[in-house]
Amino acid sequence: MAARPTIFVLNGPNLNLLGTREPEIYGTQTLDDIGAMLSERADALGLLIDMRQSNHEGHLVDWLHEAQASGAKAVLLNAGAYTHTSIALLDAIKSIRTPVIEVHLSDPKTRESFRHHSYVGLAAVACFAGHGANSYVLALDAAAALPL
Ligand code: CA2
Repeated sequence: MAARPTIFVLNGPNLNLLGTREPEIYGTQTLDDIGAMLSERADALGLLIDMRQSNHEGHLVDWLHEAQASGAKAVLLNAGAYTHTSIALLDAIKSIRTPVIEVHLSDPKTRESFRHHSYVGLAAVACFAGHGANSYVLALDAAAALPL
């Protein structure tokens, strides 16, 4: 049987603390809860999830390269605050052919002005934001619909 296409789900700084603080902004689910939701949805879609989190920008860059090298179908990327600062992540997204979908729990465009600009968004193929944990599920459905 053919291997199931893999979707990398990459999470940036502080998202390991999800569910412990600021539930009014980020909800009450932990990153593990979101991973479980995504695995279940991925099963239904015939996909595999490879979910990771790091507080280090370079890890996210390396994992974007790995997504391409390993033939992943797509990347869901919640780069956390690096979304708004990281030209390195923008360059990494531009350096791979694997499509990257930007994900946010909150809607950064309705928050402080320093969150309005997204370097990730300059190269991502789509963005799902403001739906809490469901942003990830919507992004996974969009990834499933991408060609190949
Ligand atoms: O809404 C999102 O998903 C963000 O990517 C979350 C980032 C923020 O910097 C972006 O502007 C929008 C922050 C993640 C911090 O996560 C925590 C969650 C709970 C408790 C502490 C940190």
